[in-house]
Parts: sequence; C-alpha cells; structure tokens
Amino acid sequence: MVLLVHITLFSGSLVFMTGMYNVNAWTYHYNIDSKLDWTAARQWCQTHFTDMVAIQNQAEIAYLNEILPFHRAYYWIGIRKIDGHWTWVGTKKRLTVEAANWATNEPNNQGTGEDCVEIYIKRNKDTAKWNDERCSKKKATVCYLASCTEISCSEHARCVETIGNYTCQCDAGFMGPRFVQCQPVENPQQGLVKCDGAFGEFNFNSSCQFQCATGFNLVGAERIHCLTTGHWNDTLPVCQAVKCQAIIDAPRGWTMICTHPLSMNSFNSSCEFECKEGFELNGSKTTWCDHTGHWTDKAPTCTVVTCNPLLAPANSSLACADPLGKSSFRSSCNVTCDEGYKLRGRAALTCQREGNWSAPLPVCEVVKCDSLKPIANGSYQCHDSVDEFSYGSTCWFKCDSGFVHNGTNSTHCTKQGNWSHISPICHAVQCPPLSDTPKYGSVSCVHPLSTNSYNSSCEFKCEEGLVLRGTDSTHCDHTGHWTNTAPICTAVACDPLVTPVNSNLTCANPLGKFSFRTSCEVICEVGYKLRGDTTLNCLSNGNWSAPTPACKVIRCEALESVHHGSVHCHDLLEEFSYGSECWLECEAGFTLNGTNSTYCTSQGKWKQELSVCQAQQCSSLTDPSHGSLTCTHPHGQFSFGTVCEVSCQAGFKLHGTPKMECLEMGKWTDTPPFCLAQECPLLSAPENGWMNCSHPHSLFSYESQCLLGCETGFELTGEPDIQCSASGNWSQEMPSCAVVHCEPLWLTHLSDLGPPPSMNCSHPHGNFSFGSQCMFWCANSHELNGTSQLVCTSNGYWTHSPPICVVKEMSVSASMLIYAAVGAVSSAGLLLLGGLIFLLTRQITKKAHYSLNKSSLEGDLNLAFELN
Ligand SMILES: *[C@@H]1O[C@H](CO)[C@@H](O)[C@H](O)[C@H]1NC(C)=O
Ligand SMILES: *[C@@H]1O[C@H](CO)[C@@H](O)[C@H](O)[C@H]1NC(C)=O
Ligand SMILES: *[C@@H]1O[C@H](CO)[C@@H](O)[C@H](O)[C@H]1NC(C)=O
Ligand SMILES: *[C@@H]1O[C@H](CO)[C@@H](O)[C@H](O)[C@H]1NC(C)=O
Ligand SMILES: *[C@@H]1O[C@H](CO)[C@@H](O)[C@H](O)[C@H]1NC(C)=O
Ligand SMILES: CC(=O)N[C@H]1CO[C@H](CO)[C@@H](O)[C@@H]1O
Repeated sequence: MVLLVHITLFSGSLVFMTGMYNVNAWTYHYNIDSKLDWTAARQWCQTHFTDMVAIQNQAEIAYLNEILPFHRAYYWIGIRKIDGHWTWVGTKKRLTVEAANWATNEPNNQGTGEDCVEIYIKRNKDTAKWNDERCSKKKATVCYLASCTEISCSEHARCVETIGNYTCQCDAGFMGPRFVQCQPVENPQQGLVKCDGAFGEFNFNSSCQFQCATGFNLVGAERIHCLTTGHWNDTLPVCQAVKCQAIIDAPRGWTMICTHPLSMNSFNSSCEFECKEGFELNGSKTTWCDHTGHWTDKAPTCTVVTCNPLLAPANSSLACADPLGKSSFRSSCNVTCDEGYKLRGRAALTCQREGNWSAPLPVCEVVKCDSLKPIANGSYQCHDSVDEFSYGSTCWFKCDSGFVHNGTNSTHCTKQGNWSHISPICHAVQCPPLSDTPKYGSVSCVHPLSTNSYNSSCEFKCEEGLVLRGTDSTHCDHTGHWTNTAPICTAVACDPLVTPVNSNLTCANPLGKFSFRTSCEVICEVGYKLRGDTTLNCLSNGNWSAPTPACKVIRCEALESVHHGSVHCHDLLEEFSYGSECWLECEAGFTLNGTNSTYCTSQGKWKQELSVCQAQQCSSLTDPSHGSLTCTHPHGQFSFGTVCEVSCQAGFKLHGTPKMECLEMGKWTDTPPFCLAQECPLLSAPENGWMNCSHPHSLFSYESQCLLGCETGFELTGEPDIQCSASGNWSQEMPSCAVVHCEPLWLTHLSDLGPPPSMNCSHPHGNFSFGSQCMFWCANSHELNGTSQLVCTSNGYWTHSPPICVVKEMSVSASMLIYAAVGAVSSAGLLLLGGLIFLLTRQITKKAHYSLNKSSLEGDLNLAFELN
C-alpha cells in the first residue's frame, strides 16, 4: 500500500527585479508503506514525482526532519558514491565538504558497498544527519516534485528550488531583463579596436580585439572580455611607437639634426647629417626610423675633401703644407720660379672646401727684355739662348756707311729683364760750317741727316738784279768735306729821272745812283694831285717800275641849279676846284632847309651838301563830319599851292566857303566849312493823340522819325510813323485822330408789331460815336423789353441790343420791331470828308419809317440786329 502524502507548503513568490510572479511551491512526497532498495526507491520517485530528494541546505534538512514521520529503517536520499566520490544524483555534482551533513563518525563504510545515503529522520541521536548504507537495503523513500518548470524563469535565468518557493537566478552576466555593460572602448591612439559579442558590443560576454597601426606596438592585452561584473578583464592596451636605437653622434665629424614627430628615436623620427666645412659625406644624408624599428640608413662618415694633386710648373719649385692630408682641404702650396723666370698668376694656392684650388696653377715665364728697336742708319744681330730678346740673349750693333756711333758694340738681357747697355745712335759724318756766303746772294741748304753733315747739299743764288760768278752748288761727302767753294754777285743800272712840274723828287741809292734798288718819291704842291705812282723803283731788269707821274689841280663835282632856287660861286684856282666857294638862294613861297653855303676841300669834296628849297607848309585838313574833302597838292601835302574843296553827303547842307587855298606864307584863304542836316517843318502831336520822336542829328531834321498814336475811342487816319527825308520833307501828311462810330440807331415799325420805343441820345464827340449815350422809354400802354440805356463803346459797338415796346401784360408775339442800321463805315467816311462836321443826320421818329417797301429792306438793311 502506497500512501501518498501530499504536502503543500506555501505558495511561493519569486521576486524579480521588475515584478512578482505567483508560482506553485515545490512539494515533498514519501513512501513508508513499502521499503525499497535505493535503486527501486529512486525509480519510484522518478515514476511518481521528479526525483529523490536532494538536500540543498540546513533549512531544508530541518524542515524534512520536522515534517516526515519516524520510520525504523529511515529514508533514502539522492546521494550516491560514484567513482569513489559522493555525488548528487539529480545534478551529478559532487558533494562539497561544506554541504555535507554526516552523522558522527560517518561515513564509516562498515562492511563493503555502503555506497548509498540515508537520513536519520527523528532519531534520538544524530537526528537529520546522514549515514552511508548498502544500496540493497530496503528503506522508506522521500521524493520531491520540482516546482520549477521550463517556463518558470525567462531566458538566461536558472530556476532555483527553495522550500516552498523558488528563485529565478540570472545567469552570470545577466541582470533582470538587461545585460551587464562594460565601459565602452574607443580606438586607442594609432590603433584600432574591434568589439563584438553575442549580446552586443560592450555588453556581457563581448570581447574587444586591439590592433596597432604600422610602426606601433601594442602594450597590454590584445583581447579583453566583458565580465559578468561589468568590468573588463584587463586594462586597456596602448599603441606605442616602435623605437629605434639612438644614433651615437660623438666623434664622426658630422652634425645631425633630428625630428621626432612621435617620440624620441621612434617610428617616423628622421635625422639629417651634415659634415663640417671641407668634409664630404659618405653614405646617406638622411635616415628614417621605419616601422620595424630600424633606421633606413646607417649613419654616414665624413672624409676630408681633396683637390687634384699639383705638379710644379716648368722652371719652378713647389712647396706645400698639408694640415689635413695631402692635397686636401686647407692644404696650401707656394710656387717659386727659377732665376731668370717670372711668375704669371698667383704664387700661393689653397685647397678650398669644394675641392678646387683657390687659383689656377701659375706658370713661370722667362724674363723678357724690351724688344730692341731698329737702329736708324744701323743694324744689330742677336744670339738668343731661350727666346727672342729674353734672359740670356746677346746683341751686336753696326752703323751704315757715312755714319758712326760712340757707344758699346754689344748688350745682353739680364735676369731683371733689362738690357746691360742701351742701343747706340748712328750719327752722320760732320762737314765744317760753310765760312764764305756771297754778298748780295744767298745759300739754301738741304740737310737730310743733320746740319752740315753727310749728304747735306747747298745751293748759291744772287739777289735779283745781281749776277753770279763761280759754281752754284756744293755737297758734304762721306769723308766730311764740301765738294765746292762759294761764288760772288754784281748789280745792273736804270735811266736817270727828270723832276715833274709843281712837284719835288727825293731818291735813295743803296747800290749806286739810279742803279738796281734805287727808290725815288714824287710829292705834288698844295692844291695839286699826283696822277701816276708816287714811288719809282729801279728793277733788276734795268727798267723803272712805273712811268714818271704828273701833278694836276684838285676838282670838286660841278654844282647844278636847284628846284625853286639858284647857285652862285667864287673860285680860287679854277671853276668848282680846290678853294672855290658857292651859296644857294630860294624863290618866293619856298624856304631853305639847312646850310646855304659850301666850299671845295683838298680832298676834292664839297665841305657840305647844299640844301633844297621847300614849299611853305599850311595846317593839314580832314574830312568834315557828313562831308568829304578833295585836294590837289602841286608841291606836297597841304603846302604852298594846295587847293581843297568840301562837299556834303545827301541830307546835309554846306555852311561856309567850299574852296580853300594854301598861300605863300603858309596860311589858308578861309576857315574850313561844315555840313548840317537838312531840316523838316516842326511837328506837334495831333488832337486826341500823342507823338514820340527820335532825332539822330538835330530836332526835326534829316532822319528824324516820329511815332503817332490816338487816345482810346479814336482812330488814326494814315500810317502811324513819319520820317524826315534828305530833301527836308516829311514822308507823309500829318495824320489826325478821328472818333470811332457806332451804327446810327433809328426805329422802324412793322405793321404787325407794336410802336417803337422813344429815344433821347447825347453825342459828346459826334452823332452815334464813341461816348454817345441813348435812353429808351415806351408809351403808357406799353412797357420796355430790354435795357433802357445804350452806350457807344471805344471799339464801335453798342453796349446792348436796343429794346422794344410790348403791350403791358400781353403777349408781344404778334408784334415785332425792326431796327435798321446804316453801315457805320460809310457814314464815318462821309464824316471825315466833311472835315469833322456831322453832315448826315437821320432823325428817328415814332412814325417816320413805319412801313418800308420790301426792296429797300433787302437792299440796304438787315431784318434783325446782329449783336455780338
Ligand atoms: C519566496 O522567495 C522570495 C525570494 O527568495 C522571497 O522574497 C519570498 O518571500 C518567498 N516567499 C515565501 C512565501 O516564502
Ligand atoms: C609617418 O610619416 C609619414 C610620411 O611622412 C606620414 O604619412 C605618416 O602619417 C606618419 N605617421 C604618423 C603616425 O605620424
Ligand atoms: C518814346 O520812344 C522811346 C524809345 O522808343 C520810349 O522809350 C518811350 O517810352 C516812348 N514814349 C512814349 C510816350 O511812348
Ligand atoms: C433829352 O434829355 C435832355 C438832357 O437830359 C433834356 O434836356 C431834354 O429835355 C430831353 N428831351 C426830351 C424830348 O425828353
Ligand atoms: C422780350 O423779348 C424776348 C426776345 O427778344 C422774348 O423772348 C420775351 O418773351 C419778351 N418778353 C416779353 C415780356 O414780351
Ligand atoms: C552565458 C553565455 O552565453 N556564454 C557564452 C559566452 O561566449 C562564449 C563564446 O564566446 C560561449 O561559448 C558561451 O556560452
């Protein structure tokens, strides 16, 4: 018999972070009716419930001890020895020391095969403790029914059974409905991080993998994991630039400039090398720390710069100092030339930092003497040991025939470049000076070389008129002697001279009386002049230079008679000759201008020129205004004999004598006349008008012009302007001002009209003219239709149309008045002809023209007034 005891302990409440869920609690079930071995017991539990009891804590033990009834064989529980270890069969977990609840001295494994465990429920000793027993023993069974089901807890949570309750425990890394989160991770400097996980980046169970850029090493963990605690399992790694070994720069002769963009001597650091002055870099100029931590290039070395080795130039010696090495930077050399040689270029050379010498290699040239100039009248010959005219050359001199020298015969070029002796000069061989030049003769010599020396030659000549006796030339020969001696000269004679009349003769005779070179002078007496040459010379041909001269009296120019005058003279020798005196006299009406006498001088010229006779001068005249002057001038402008006549322009009249003459004493016969404008009759303004005049010359005379006008109500008869003509007449009759006329009024009565109105008019200037005023009235039974008063205006119209008379309070349509008017123009014309007298009067009476025949109406009258 199986007794199933169902114990419901309590309804559990599971608390999640977000809420509470009511679930059924787990339950314990036991079987005390049938005792079963351990395997059967477990089978029973598994068949009817979940499994054998698995003790989890002391509370549970105490609880079981309390609720289970006592049984002599006690109860199996779900622990068994497997492979020598006590193991919970439900979970297959080993029993831990802490969880063990063994009775005293248990497990003792009495006998063998005590591999199963019982619990002493309600035992006196060791109650609720455990004991190991053989599994084949039969005992009571205690089972449990799990309250946890698959749906008890959500994903990532474990359902934990408790007594009468269960708990949902989140799996590690989970927290209620969320994930545990770690601090987000960012890319490290110069690196990359890649994070992922089943539950999302940076969440529990995610991991991050780090990687560094080229040239950087990762320092720290390559991968980190997000722990259930929300922390990363390791610190964040960093990327560190790869390091290169520092370059040792001590004694290698260069300087280095490095840049370290990342850190000292690390990836991307670079260095530049430079050698000292005069040194050359061997190797790379730059190096760079690459991503592997090595410098791309080794540090270079510096070697001294060398110049091309020098060889001593020809004829010299070379001495060098080499502080840094043979023919290297700072080496200096000196070139010294051998004796007799001269340096061209620089003697001192230094090797410069670029590897070149400071100057080109000099050369030693042989010392030169000036080249010898050719010797005049001589020659030389040289022997040269090195070069022409240079150190070691020797030359010998020689003069041409007829020449000698007084120096050394030879010279040589010294090491200083000078000749040991100067070149000699070859002088021509000298003759003695010529001692005897001929008297009255001359010597002319040619000295091609020097005075009186070899090749000089002389020619002898006698003066003109002298004759040579002997040889005429001589020559200096190469022995220094003249070939001939000098000759002698003799003179010729002319004919003797006779003294001319009225003169004196004086002669000079250097070579004898009247012979060659005699010179005679002829001088005339006062008042006489020489004709011919004054000096006569005896020429070399025996003739006189000119014929014998004569003395003649001095004459002046003959004086001719003068216009309007006469000349008189007194003579000393002859007429108009030296000593003659003359004077001038003028006719009446003429006067002398200047001196009146003169005389003939010894030069044959008149002392003064005789003046002329000039006509007497009158005052000069000009054209009068508005006139002109016409003159005749027989002896000059406005002078004795001039006649002038004045005439006036048109419109002007002459006043005075028109003709004038200039008299003998320089006075005019009359005063000059003048021209006055022609006068017109005087004018005055017309009656009832005005006048405005302009007078260009004088009042109301030629070219005066007047503008005329009338007062209001008057009209001008004629043109408004009037001019004074050249003949002294006005251009028209003087116009007058006539009054303006209105149409005369008279009344007519047509048969079917009423009586005409009565009228009384006043006429201040004339009938029905400017200023006339008419009054109208009607008979008792009638009254006026229209105005009672009409006035004649300045423009010749009435102020209104005339009125008519109509029957009082009766229609006047049946009756009609006709007013007739005669043309105002024709009546005005008649009035003028009548000379301001009102001739034609037409009385207007009540009855006079009551009936007019039809023809007269049509011919002269209008049927109705046309008033404007
Ligand atoms: C069930 O367990 C939870 C959490 O362990 C607790 O808060 C609750 O009170 C328990 N319920 C009972 C009925 O003991
Ligand atoms: C290293 O140098 C190179 C070339 O100059 C440049 O392109 C690169 O960005 C540098 N790297 C770093 C990390 O500075
Ligand atoms: C006359 O004429 C002159 C010049 O034309 C003018 O200045 C002046 O006013 C005039 N006088 C009259 C009264 O019209
Ligand atoms: C016309 O008028 C004048 C002046 O007013 C008056 O003397 C005269 O008597 C009048 N004549 C008639 C016929 O009324
Ligand atoms: C006066 O005359 C006008 C026309 O001239 C006419 O129209 C008017 O009727 C007349 N008046 C009377 C009272 O007759
Ligand atoms: C609790 C959980 O899901 N853990 C997983 C974490 O990630 C590894 C693989 O990376 C899995 O094997 C675990 O099961």
